[in-house]
Amino acid sequence: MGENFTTVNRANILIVDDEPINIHILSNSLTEIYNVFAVTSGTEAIDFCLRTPPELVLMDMDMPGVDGLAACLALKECSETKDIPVMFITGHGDSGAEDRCWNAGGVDFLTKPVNVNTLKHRIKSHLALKLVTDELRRMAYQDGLTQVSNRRYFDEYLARQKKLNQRSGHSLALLMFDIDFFKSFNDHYGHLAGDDCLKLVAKALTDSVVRPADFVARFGGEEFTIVLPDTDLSGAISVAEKIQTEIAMLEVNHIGSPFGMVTGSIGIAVSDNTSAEQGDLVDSADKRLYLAKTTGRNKFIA
Ligand code: GH3
Ligand code: MG
Ligand code: MG
Ligand code: MG
Repeated sequence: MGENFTTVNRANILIVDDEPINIHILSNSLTEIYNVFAVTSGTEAIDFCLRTPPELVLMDMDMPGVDGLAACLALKECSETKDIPVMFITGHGDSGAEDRCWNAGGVDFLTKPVNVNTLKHRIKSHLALKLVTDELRRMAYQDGLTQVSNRRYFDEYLARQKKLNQRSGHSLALLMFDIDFFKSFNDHYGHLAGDDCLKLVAKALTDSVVRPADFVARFGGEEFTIVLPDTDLSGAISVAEKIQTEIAMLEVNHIGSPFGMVTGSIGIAVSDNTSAEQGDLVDSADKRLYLAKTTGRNKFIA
C-alpha cells in the first residue's frame, strides 16, 4: 500500500524558507526519497542554484531581504538556472499572492500547512516532467552523431555572445574548422568509418577548449565552429594550434590525403568591438577557412 516515490537517481531538492521549523517539516517528509538541501534566504537560494542546480526548488514567499518572488524572478532570468522548476509554498492563500507566484515563473503553488501526501505527488509529477523536458531540450540542441551542440544552438549561442560582447566591449573569437579531403576519406574507408572519424574530431575539438563559456558545435557535414567569448586574436590562435595538435594526436590514417592522416583547416575571425570585424563573424571565418583550403590545407588563417 502507499505510493512508491523512489526513483533510480535521487533528485536534489532545495528548500528555501526563513523559518527553520518550516524547513524541518518539509525536509522530514522528503529526505527518505530525495537529497534535500535547505537555505534561509533568497540570496542564498540564487547562489546555491548557480553553484549546484537542484532538480526542484520549494520556495517560501515572505523572507527578509530578497523574498521568494524576487528570488524566483532572478532564477528565471539567468540562463543557468531558468529551467529549474520553482514550487511556491506559502502562508498566503489569497489569489493576489497566488497570481504573483505564477507570474514570477513558479510551476506550482501550495499553501501552508502543506498536505505532505499532496506535496509528494506534485513533486513527483514535476520531476517527471522536468526529466522529459530536459531530454527534449538536449535532443533539440545536440548533434545526434557527435554529441556536440548543433547548428540551432550555435546560432542562438553566437547571437547571445555578440550581445554580451557589445555590452562589455570584450573581444569575441570564432573558429571555423573543416576536415581536409573528407570526401575521399568516406570514399576509401566507408561512411561508417567517416562517422567514427567525425566523433573523434568532435572530441578533439572539445578537448582543445578549456573555459566554461567556450563552445563547440557541428555547423554541418564535416564543419565545426568554436565560439570563444572574451578571447582576443592571440588567444584564438593558441586554441587553433591546440586543435591542430589534438587532431594530429588522433593519428587517424587517411590514405587519400597528402598528409597521410586526418587533418583540418581553420579560419579565425575576432570581433574586438572597435574598428575591424564588425561584419558577420561567420562570414569572415568562412572566407579565411577558404583561404586556408586553397593555400595548402592543414593550417589556420587569421
Ligand atoms: P576539403 O579538404 O576541401 O574540405 O575537401 P572535402 O572532401 O573535405 O570537402 P567536401 O565538401 O567535398 O566533402 C565533404 C564530405 O563530408 C562529403 C560528405 O560525404 C562528408 N560528410 C558530411 N557529413 C557527413 C556525415 O555525417 N558522415 C559522414 N561519414 N560523412 C559526412
Ligand atoms: Mg517566510
Ligand atoms: Mg572538408
Ligand atoms: Mg566542408
